[in-house]
Amino acid sequence: MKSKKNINKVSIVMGSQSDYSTMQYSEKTLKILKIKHETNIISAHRTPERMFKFAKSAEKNNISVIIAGAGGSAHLPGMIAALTRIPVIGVPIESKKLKGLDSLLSIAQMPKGIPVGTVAIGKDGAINAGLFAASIISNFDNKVKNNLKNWRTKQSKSVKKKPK
Ligand code: RP5
Repeated sequence: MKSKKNINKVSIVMGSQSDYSTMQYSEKTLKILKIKHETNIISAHRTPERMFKFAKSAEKNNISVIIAGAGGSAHLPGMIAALTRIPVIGVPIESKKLKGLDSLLSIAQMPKGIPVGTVAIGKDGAINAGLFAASIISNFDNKVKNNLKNWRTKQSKSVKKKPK
């Protein structure tokens, strides 16, 4: 039997309360796939010490994947990735002025050495971040692997052959 300590956990973080309307979809996806998770607001520029403490203790806290949502000059995913070897998936939040293009480029264009997995802007990206985290965890967790396989089968079955 797995001890509680060894249960794979995903940590969802975001730069602001205003990101939650998007990042709730990562939460919802992980919930469907029955993956243990936690959600916190951590801002790279407004709460840098909170960010540092979080990233430095992530491994000890048995976090398997970090999903980080940020908008604008979105440095949170890259900064966290620089502080831990745990995989970080960045979700570009749709910003008001540039519709998230700024967030997307900030997260995707990491220089070599510190990678951040980047998904699409907004809700689709937040959902895919949850699915991507599940894919990573399914490499070493059979329960999550089955849940993900079942989810995909259900998705395939939901696609009608003919348009109405
Ligand atoms: C970023 O600034 C956050 O990730 C958010 O997307 C953006 C705007 O934040 P608020 O001004 O809404 O708090 O740090």
